[in-house]
Amino acid sequence: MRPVFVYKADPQRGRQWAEIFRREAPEIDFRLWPEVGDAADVRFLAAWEPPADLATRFPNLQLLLSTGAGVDQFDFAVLPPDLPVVRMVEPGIVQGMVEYVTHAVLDLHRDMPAYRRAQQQRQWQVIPVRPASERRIGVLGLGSLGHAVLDRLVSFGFDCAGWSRSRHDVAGVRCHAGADELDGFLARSEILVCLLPLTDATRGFLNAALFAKLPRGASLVHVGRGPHLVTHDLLQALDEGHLAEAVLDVTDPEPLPPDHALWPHPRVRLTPHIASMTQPQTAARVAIDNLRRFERGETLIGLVDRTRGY
Ligand code: NDP
Ligand code: OXD
Repeated sequence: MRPVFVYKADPQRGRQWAEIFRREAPEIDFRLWPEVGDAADVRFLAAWEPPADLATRFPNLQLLLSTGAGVDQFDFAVLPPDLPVVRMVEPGIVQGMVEYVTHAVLDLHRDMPAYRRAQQQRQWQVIPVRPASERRIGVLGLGSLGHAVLDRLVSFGFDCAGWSRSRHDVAGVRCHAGADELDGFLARSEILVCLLPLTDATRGFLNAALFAKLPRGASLVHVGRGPHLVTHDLLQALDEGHLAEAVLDVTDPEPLPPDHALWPHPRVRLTPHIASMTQPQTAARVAIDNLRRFERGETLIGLVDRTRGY
């Protein structure tokens, strides 16, 4: 019997996954939720949100794949403790994030928010151009996305730094590691990009204490998860002029209610969690590769360390 793989996320994208599996992995029996057949046959599940009763519904599940890069939407407490979980590490997500962050950083670097406001006032107002080499960018999180974003920002000549839990080595980037090196990293970050995963250690990380350590006039590009950010603290830092601008792709809650204070704020730009999206053409192939690795007993790409939460 062929191993059964169930896809439980956006059905339209699921149909694209189905087509790729049919063509490129005929050894796998692809099923699109909710048409899963006999649930006892299911060995692999790819989901954005797994069913709450996953452990009893799929008693023979051997591998859970997140259809996104993040896994904070999973409640690890209800997953079988030995079930391996992999997150999505695929070129489509990386490319989308590189585009979004590069766009946001260039927009801030070239003072476009100020020019948009000047245009509304019909003011012909020139701001001196600073060379990219003098603009200090800091990226929180040096994972698959942080690395790719920094590679691109370095290519523009920006003065780049990164911060992560463990020590990394990224060409052209000053890499900082751990709590001891956070303050030095923040003190030099004129544009701070958040690409951290949401875990117990990073919830509420973007708060007043952190903002106070950034240079006056710094800006934030937040593409991690809404609950990283203490929204009240951000609004206060913007209103006091300590922070200049915020570009937010993620909010808490999502969707943001129409009466939320972030919507009308003149220094905030919002997008509805679209910085990057899993691309079926590339993601399905990464999933197939992981299923084959699993069958061969090889290391899985994007295996989540449950103790760290990412
Ligand atoms: P990775 O797991 O590859 O990288 C996470 C990075 O964060 C690692 O460098 C890790 O450090 C660092 N990190 C984690 N916890 C801490 C901590 N407590 N202190 C310091 N550093 C820490 O993730 P990705 O790069 O693939 O993705 C990052 C996040 O981007 C996702 O979790 C998701 O939340 C978000 N995302 C947002 C999207 C959007 O559209 N807005 C789309 C896709 C992802 P170390 O290397 O030392 O382990
Ligand atoms: C993801 C996301 O985690 O889209 O992939 O946010």
